Amino acid sequence: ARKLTVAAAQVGAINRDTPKQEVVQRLIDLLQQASFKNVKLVVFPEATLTTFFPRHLFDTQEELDTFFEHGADITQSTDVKPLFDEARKLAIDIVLGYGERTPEGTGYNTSVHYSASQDKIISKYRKVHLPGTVEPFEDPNAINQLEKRYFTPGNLGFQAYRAPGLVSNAVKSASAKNGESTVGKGDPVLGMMICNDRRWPEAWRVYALQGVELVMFGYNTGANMAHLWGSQDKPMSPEQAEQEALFHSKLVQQANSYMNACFSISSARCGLDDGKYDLIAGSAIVSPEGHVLNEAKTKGDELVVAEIDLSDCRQGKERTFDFARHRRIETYGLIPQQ
Ligand code: CDT
Repeated sequence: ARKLTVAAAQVGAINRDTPKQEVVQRLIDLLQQASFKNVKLVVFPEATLTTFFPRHLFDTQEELDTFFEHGADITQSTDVKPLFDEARKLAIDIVLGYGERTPEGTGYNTSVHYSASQDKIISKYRKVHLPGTVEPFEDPNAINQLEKRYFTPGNLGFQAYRAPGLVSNAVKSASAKNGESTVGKGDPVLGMMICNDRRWPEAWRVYALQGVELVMFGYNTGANMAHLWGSQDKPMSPEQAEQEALFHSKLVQQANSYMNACFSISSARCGLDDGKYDLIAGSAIVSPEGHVLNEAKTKGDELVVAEIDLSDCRQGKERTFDFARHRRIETYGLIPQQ
């Protein structure tokens, strides 16, 4: 067994003018709850530190930039440093989504894995599938989704990585002596994605081809965004639209976890920002068989905890979806072509 207690730290409403320090204090509260439950890895949402700013059109670059983190190392960012300090103190790894402004001025929708045992960022992911539009909608009542305006598509690919110190009985060296396979024995093989990425099977499969055991992602998903999904021809009540958005969110997480034989943790930024912009909740931890192990019960700040055994990935990876035996790559040529 390779057991590990993990959590999604769901984060409720954040208004446009909520100070980052206030948000960071809420995240620290969630981390302290996690510590009481012996959690070793906490996943925070996409763009955790502020309201979901791509719904707004900003008058000045200066105002837009207040929603980004600047500088090469987020662990040293004045507002956010207390969160990393707390994670180190509690010995909990964290995955955190935020708006990244590089020293060259490029904007990315980014997620990092901070390892408490290494006291540093051990992996960074930049969102590949950016939804929405470059220009705002003409309808003044429509809620904008301006990610294509504010962010550049991620340039780091889907790079799986191992996180040390999370599983006590992990085989120390990932390289096998005497030819014995270390698949499923070393430190956990992890992958990050962000929100819309979860709807794209290619993202999951590229991770699965690297042996991923746990995929982690945060999201900001509008509860009533029919105008963006293109389903405005089939009118729905706000309640139906929210149920549909939740259904699709769970559908892709459960199906892709099963088809790629990996656990997954999803973490929602949710609730009613500015009393007006509604985001779905539904943070969940899903098994490699596609079962929901635990899920959020509220639309506010909430810790969703589960103990997982990474060796449960082996049935899928070594039998049903043993890629080496069952994939037929000679028939998939169209995928990289278009
Ligand atoms: N943040 C993000 O990627 N959201 C997208 C769409 C927003 S609502 C239509 C998502 O896939 O949830």
